Amino acid sequence: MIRLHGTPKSRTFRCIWAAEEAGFAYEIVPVDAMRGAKTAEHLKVNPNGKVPAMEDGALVLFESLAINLHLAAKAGPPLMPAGDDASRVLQWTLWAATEVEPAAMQWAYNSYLRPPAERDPGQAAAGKAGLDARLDVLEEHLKGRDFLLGPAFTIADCNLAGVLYGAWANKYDWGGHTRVKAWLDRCLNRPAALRARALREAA
Ligand SMILES: N[C@@H](CCC(=O)N[C@@H](CS)C(=O)NCC(=O)O)C(=O)O
Repeated sequence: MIRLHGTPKSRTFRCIWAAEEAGFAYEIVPVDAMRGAKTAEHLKVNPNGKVPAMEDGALVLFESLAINLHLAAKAGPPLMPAGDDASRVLQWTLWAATEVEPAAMQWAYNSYLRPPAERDPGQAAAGKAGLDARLDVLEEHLKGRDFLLGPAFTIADCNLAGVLYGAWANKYDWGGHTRVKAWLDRCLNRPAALRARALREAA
């Protein structure tokens, strides 16, 4: 059985969603990011002292999006397509992690994650400007496509929408990014996403 270390309120949510999409049985090993991730026991599965981590038999992985790529590779198509589309999945996943997430987190920390007194409106605006620039690219790409690779949902959608979930759930102003918003609604209302969200949003 796949073991996901973390809580649904953390980035572990992304892996719960991927496991649900894959139809795999999984167990959540509760580890609170702030209180439990630096214990000797947790450091054995994630030496960064962060969540999530995953155990699948002898394989131990950290990094939420890498865990998702593993789950999708194990599930096969359509979640992880073959050939050039597998490279496109990697492209969008790395883009999510390196281009989108830093800007989204800069906005998130300064608009809802930190206590109000610690938020910097200038930083929130800079994060939004950075994220909007990436969303311009996504908006253009989604012209004529339901999902990132075309008609079928893949782990690339799960990874990118997982990174954008915080903005989506916290009333980000999507402005003219109407295709992005519609794509997020499509992804995050899938049955598997709803099951993962039920765990997160009830917590
Ligand atoms: N790039 C990592 C980031 C992991 C991460 O920052 N997790 C947060 C919780 S969502 C955490 O464990 N924070 C605790 C800390 O930074 O001390 C991933 O995607 O797995």
